[in-house]
Formats: sequence, C-alpha cells, structure tokens
Amino acid sequence: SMLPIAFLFVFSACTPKVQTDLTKTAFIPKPASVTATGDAFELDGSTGIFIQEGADHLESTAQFLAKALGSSAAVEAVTDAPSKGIYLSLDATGQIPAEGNKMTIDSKLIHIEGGDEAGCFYGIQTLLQTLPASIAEGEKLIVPTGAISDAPVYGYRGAMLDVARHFFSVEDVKRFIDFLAEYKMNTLHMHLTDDQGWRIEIKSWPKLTEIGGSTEVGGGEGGFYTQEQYKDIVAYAAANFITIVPEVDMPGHTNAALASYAELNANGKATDLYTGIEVGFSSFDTRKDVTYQFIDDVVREVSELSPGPYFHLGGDESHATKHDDYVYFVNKVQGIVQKYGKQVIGWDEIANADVVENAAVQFWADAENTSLGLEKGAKVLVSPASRAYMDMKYDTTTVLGLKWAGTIEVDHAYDWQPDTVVAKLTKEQVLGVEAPLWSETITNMDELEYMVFPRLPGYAEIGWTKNEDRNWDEYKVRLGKFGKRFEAQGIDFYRSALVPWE
Ligand code: TNX
Repeated sequence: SMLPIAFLFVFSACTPKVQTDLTKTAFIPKPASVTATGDAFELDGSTGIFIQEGADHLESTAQFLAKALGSSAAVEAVTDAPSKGIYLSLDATGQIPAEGNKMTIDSKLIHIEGGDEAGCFYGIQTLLQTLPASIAEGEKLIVPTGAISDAPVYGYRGAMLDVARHFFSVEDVKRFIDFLAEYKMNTLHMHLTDDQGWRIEIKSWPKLTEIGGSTEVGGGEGGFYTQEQYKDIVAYAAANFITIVPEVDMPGHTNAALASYAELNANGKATDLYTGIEVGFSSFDTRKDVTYQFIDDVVREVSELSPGPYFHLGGDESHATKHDDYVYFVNKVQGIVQKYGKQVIGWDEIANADVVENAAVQFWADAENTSLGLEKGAKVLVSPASRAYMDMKYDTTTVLGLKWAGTIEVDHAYDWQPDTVVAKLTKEQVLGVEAPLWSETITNMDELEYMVFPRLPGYAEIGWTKNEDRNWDEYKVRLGKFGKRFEAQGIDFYRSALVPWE
C-alpha cells in the first residue's frame, strides 16, 4: 500500500531539520541543569523582545539580543510577563545567585530570569547556542523547549592578553572581549607593560608611551592606548559584563619604563629599548624615592580609568632584584594600590612579601609560593602554566608559541580541576580561573585565534561548571559541534585530531 510512503512524506515535510530535544543541544560552558519538554519555539526576526518594567538596565542587554537575532522588533518594557516572545526579567526573591539565571522555554514564550543583569546576559548567550552558527536574514529558527537553571562555580573567570610583547589594537581587544563574553567569562586581565613595551598613556610621565611604547618584540612599531582608548575598552568590556584587570608589571619586566626615564635606573642612565624575548634582566631601583613617586602616579592614573576592584602589580621573575629589595618593594607598592582603593593581585612570587588584606596570588608556576600566599590569607587565582597557558604549543609541531611549560593539547588544557592545583587548597580559597596568552610569538589576530581556539571555551567551562559535571570524553563531543561556530566567526582554529569536529 502507499500509506507508509505518504506518511513518511508528510512526516519529513513537517519535521523541522533542527532537533527539539533541549538536552541534546551542545552548550559551552555546560549549564548546571537542563530539562527538555520536546516541543519547539519558533523564532524569527519579528519575535518580540520584552524587558521587565523598572529593570531599565536590561535595555542594553535586550538590545544585544536583538542585534544577535537580527530582530526588527523594538524592545518593549512590560509590567507583566507577556504571553509570547522573549522576556527578560530580574529575580526579586534572591533565589537565583549572582550571574545565574533560570530560563524556561515553551512553544510561545522564552523567559530568562537573571539573578542580576549579568545572569540575563549569560542566559542570552545560552539561548544563542541553541541557534545555528550563522543566521540568514528572515530565517525561521527553532529553539527546543524545556528549562535551564544555571550559575557559575567561580566568580572570576578570565583570560589575560599580553599587549606588551606585541601590541594589539583597540579593535583586536574588542574582538577578544567578544570571545570571552560568548563563553561567559567575566574578566580580561591586560598585561599592559613589560620589557618590550609600555602600552598605556600616563599623563604625568608622557615618555613612557613616547619612548617605551615605540617598539615591540621583533622591532615592530609597537603602539599604546591613549587614556580615551583605554576607557573605550573598559566600557566595551563592561557592556559585555567583563571587568578589566590592568597589570603594570614591576619591579622586573620594566625595561620599557627604564628606557623612558633615566632616573628610575640604579645607575641613573636610561637603558636601550629591548625587542628580544629574554626575561629577568630588568629592575626598578627599589630604594629611590622617585621610584615610588613614579609608581604612585601610575597606579593613580590607571586606577582612575579602571572601575574594577583589582590592580595587578605583576611581581614575577624579578631575577635582577635582590630578595630583600623585592620584599621591601612589593610591600610598598601594595600600600600604594590600597591607597587608590584597589585590591592587589600579583604573580605567585608576591607571596614572599607581606600579603595585604583581600589580595590574590596568581598561581602560574610555583606551588610553594602559592601555599605561602594561602598561609598569609591570600586567595588564589589559578593559571597553571602547564595547563592554562594559551601561548604553549599544542604539540611539538605547532609553529607558534613556546614550550617551556610543556605542550598543551586540547584534552590536557581541559582535564584538570582548579581546586586541586596545590596541596590543601579549598574551593573557597580559589578566586577563579584565568588563561593567559603571552605574546612573544603572537603578532596578530589570526595567530592569536589559532592559539586561543579551541582551548578558550574549555577554560571558560572549568571556571563555570562543577568538576563533577565535567569530563573530557563528553566535552569533546560538544566542542566538536562548535567548529562550525568558529568558522562562521572567521576564526582560524587548531583542528585538534582529538576532537570529533562536525
Ligand atoms: C613567563 S608567566 C612569564 C612571562 C612570559 C611567559 C611566557 C609569568 C608570570 N612570566 O613573562 O611571557 O613565561 O610563557
């Protein structure tokens, strides 16, 4: 009989290509809970977007969604939940944690309820991951129905960009910020100064950028951000719920400043600019008053431009500074950072000084330093070089990058736990997770993207999702589904053979 064939025809004509099981959707980072109801919400450019009246700040977040969906509908404020469309609101009961959200999707309405505005923004990022990598204008899309309840494990989830070894433009930094936001990272640590370059305008010490900003590794022209440009980066980050942590590295890694101002040197002579990739040869004179006048000005100006709670004073690899001088210096600079209302972060070596209240040591290599910091009451920002350094090669054939901390394949980058990186660490002592990208060998965005993808989404998940909900074999399948998204975004990523790319 013809019946089965007719039935098949009708069935296939009516069934959307996209699956309608929300639990089968690949999300990164993996949400805390997902349940499916097996139906479909149909979405197109005319789907209404609504925000809760009074929650005015949601307006810009709703605009972000409208833009991502290519929506032609105006965002509308309403006093009650609408019967259809997409509705953003804030939880008034205090049950949804900071940065968390609850999303319910039925066939008529998608309701994203945030613990705060960031929680709504992250709900939107989750929603966008239910949609195809690229959306054609006017295309009808299907969102599988169900419910998602989500919140991050750690409050600091970030990446670091070294703009000192090679300079990256404001546009480049904004694109990097977009990447972080997509995976719900909330912090961008900017390594603004090093031996090879000073990248932030300091009005009271203008030669820092005139001289110190004039080159980079390999002898290129370098560059710097004017204060206006830096403010633009800070504002763009904030619109994406990302806080900038500025780093001015000292007392070592300071050749660019030492070349700009003779008086900062022990012998009173300016050094030559440096374009190589050695470390550990430069130091401020830690016993001169002018050094601290200089640092006071720098910390004041940078802090005024940076609304976030932290100032990163570096403190790593000061091999040209005597131990006692180093301790004396770090103690004084911590006081200056506090004077300007900021909390201290420093690389794990700063634990050798007195660690001030609310400080964090950034674990990168030395477990003993980190444990010392913990004993002194610091929190730990977790960035183990052997796991989390995005400038490490994937394997020995990777052309870009370094390998002093080993090679970091995508599984090795993912398969570790932040609260076990040093002995006796508790989850409460972990401030969060950060993946640094040092740029000795990274000269432009294409190279940056190759080193960052596909490792970055994994670092985001390590900071967001509970250890017990994560395992590599399940993660790699989800990651494989993101290859098309990377492509649609023009990202030239490393196609690791360990990942089943779709
Ligand atoms: C060590 S990590 C450094 C940086 C280099 C990096 C290269 C750290 C605190 N210091 O100066 O850029 O290795 O991987």
